[in-house]
Amino acid sequence: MKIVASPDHRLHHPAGELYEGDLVPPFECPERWDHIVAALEGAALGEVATPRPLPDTLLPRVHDERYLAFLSTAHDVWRAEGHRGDMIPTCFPARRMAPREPLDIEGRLGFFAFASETSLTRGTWAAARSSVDVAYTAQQLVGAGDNSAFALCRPPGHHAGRDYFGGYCFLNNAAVVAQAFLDDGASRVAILDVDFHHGNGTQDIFDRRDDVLFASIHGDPRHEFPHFSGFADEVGTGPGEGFTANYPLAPDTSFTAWMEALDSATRRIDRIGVDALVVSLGVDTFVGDPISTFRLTTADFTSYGHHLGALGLPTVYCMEGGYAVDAIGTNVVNVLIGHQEAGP
Ligand code: OKP
Ligand code: ZN
Repeated sequence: MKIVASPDHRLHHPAGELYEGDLVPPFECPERWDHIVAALEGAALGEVATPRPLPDTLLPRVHDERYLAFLSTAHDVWRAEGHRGDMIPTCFPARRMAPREPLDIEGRLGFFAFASETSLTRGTWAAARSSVDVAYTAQQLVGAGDNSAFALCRPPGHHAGRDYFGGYCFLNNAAVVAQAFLDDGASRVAILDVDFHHGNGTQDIFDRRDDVLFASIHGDPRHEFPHFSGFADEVGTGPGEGFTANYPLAPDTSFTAWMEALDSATRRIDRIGVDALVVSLGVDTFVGDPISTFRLTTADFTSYGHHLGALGLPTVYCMEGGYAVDAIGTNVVNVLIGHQEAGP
């Protein structure tokens, strides 16, 4: 399995995260990447390749031009106005307010955000760009004939919608991979999101489309972030109806129950028939995760890796969440080893 990673992820390291009334050290931190790289080195899965930049035409196929213009310049504007720190959104357009982009930078920040735990920093754009390059390069390797690749994306991407950021995500890495497969000639692609949190951003991007099947297994939004998306009755809109599948699960879900949902999701992928698979790989389903409640053990990650490898599809794994930093490397490597053992 090919692995792609970039040290530029380090450019995104916010000073704090708003969490339960305090500004705490961010759960989504650069050390996560270090632990995964260390575990990959010990596992001998394959060499770590450096990314090449994605073509300019690709990002606008999954994100709004106005959003990209904002993200790429926001912190420059912020600094030009004399501010030095990170940008934290505080004001959002709620029901019945005007959905219009303001002129003021704080207004624009809230307009393009959906949550305030995610700071936009001086290096965020460069880091998010490197993350999407990592994902794109992994897709190119699989497109060129490798069976599977792991994109060690950081920051993650699955909460980033067509025109909004939040949930630690800015650019949707998995969506870019799916779009790149389609642009390279695939007829249909599946994105399977196994992160503990619903991939609301990915769902948003492909909601009306029938060329990407989006399936997500996650904590029931009645109890968990992102709170307003990920219900079972969200099945896609218009031509996309039937191409979104959500599997919300109760707090404290065991591996057995989680695996039943995975089995339903992969049977659906089989039934529809796809040319490639993108896995939004969050390992925050781990029993020891500090912000999540599922109960998967380290060994369970190998088991479900087997299940995914046995699908026999060209596969790109994109790193999403996972916040039990000491276990994150082993949990990720176990999925990839499992995939490799069962795969073609
Ligand atoms: C990003 B990814 C829990 C607060 C959750 C944001 C979580 C973002 C998760 N009480 N805050 O999907 O792992
Ligand atoms: Zn998550």
